[in-house]
Amino acid sequence: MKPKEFKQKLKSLQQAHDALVKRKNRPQKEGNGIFDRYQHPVLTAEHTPLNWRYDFNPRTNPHLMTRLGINSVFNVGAMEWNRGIVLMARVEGWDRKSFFAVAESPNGTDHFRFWDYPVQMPELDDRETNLYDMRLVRHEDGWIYGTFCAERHDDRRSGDLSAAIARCGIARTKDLLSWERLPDLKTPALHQRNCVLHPEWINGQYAFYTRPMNDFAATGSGDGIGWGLVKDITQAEVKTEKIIDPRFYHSIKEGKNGLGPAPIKTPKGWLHLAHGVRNTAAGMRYVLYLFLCDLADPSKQICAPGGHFMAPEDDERVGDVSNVVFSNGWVAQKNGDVLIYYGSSDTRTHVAKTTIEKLLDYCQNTPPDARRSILCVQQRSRLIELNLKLNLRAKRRITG
Ligand code: BGC
Ligand code: BMA
Repeated sequence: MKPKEFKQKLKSLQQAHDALVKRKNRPQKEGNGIFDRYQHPVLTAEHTPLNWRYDFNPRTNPHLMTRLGINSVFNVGAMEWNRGIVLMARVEGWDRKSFFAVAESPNGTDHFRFWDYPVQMPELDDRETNLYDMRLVRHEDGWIYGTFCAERHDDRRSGDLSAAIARCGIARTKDLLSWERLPDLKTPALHQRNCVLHPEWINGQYAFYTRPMNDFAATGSGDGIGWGLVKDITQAEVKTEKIIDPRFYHSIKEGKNGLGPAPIKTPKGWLHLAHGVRNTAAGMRYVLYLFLCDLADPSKQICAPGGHFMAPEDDERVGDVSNVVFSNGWVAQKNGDVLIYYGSSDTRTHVAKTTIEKLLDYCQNTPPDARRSILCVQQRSRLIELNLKLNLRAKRRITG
């Protein structure tokens, strides 16, 4: 490429990147009353800085090629930061390895810009191969914790290159830049993914939400979302896990389920966002659901609205792993708004907005899963009947 052409191409790349980062994002018009999705994804592979992907030197990169491609940006942890929002993104290179990187926005719905470098997460040992899906938690002890999946090959099954072990990695920081890596969470189960630290002390101990499984990823190999106490976070061990949100047959979480972000404390209880998975002829389908736990005893579920809260729609349905919405980050703001960040189909990151009031109404007034078609019809018929009565009353008022 001639120097002039090179310069022009670089300039147009930079302009397009800048326009993408500055693009305004508005809520979509027709919401479902529960939350409002925003028009555009907040983070995609194209949002990553150009200098993470290109070599800008015409001598070493005469064709201005992509040198180290980024494949996807999804499944972000989230929290408030300097009056804005930071997302701890799962960034995946063309080499399929994921790493963490912080992107910051003043308003939480657009203008997300990555910090200069991805996170340098210390490694526990060199068999650790892939890190992903960080939950960010400000704990009462004064640290910011990141819990994430740390995956490695299962060397006991040397003939099977897909055999893997999933563990819960734990690290802490004060500035999101330098991280102290602690030993992985120990539990009776071989595999742990989707582990989340509860933000408050429980009788002077740390509490973890877990997701014990006997198999790395197979549906049906775990009982549900667990809960256990940990004495020392620097040697974190959950000796006994209590299942607080079980799976059940023919539901959105029949195959497996796992907690999303850390719960939000509300006057009515601890509000939870989780994902449920079922297996289909087209592969696994991931949807999001909510539940509420007791304020005094967070291991006690008090509301379990039936069905999914959010399922993939339109463009969200398609990606590297299609038919997936997944969330490990949300932010409750002082004015009662809640920003829900979610990944779609392991490809991109979106935001939806709602309020604590709406989420509590949803949890407390959405009927639970009735579990059988006949009971579901009765549930719906009650709703229809009440609505018809309302209509009747309104008509009587007009004619009467
Ligand atoms: C992938 C994850 C996925 C897991 C289970 C991992 O290798 O990186 O995205 O959740 O497998 O399927
Ligand atoms: C998982 C998660 C996510 C991912 C999903 C679908 O088990 O941990 O990272 O979005 O599978 O591939």
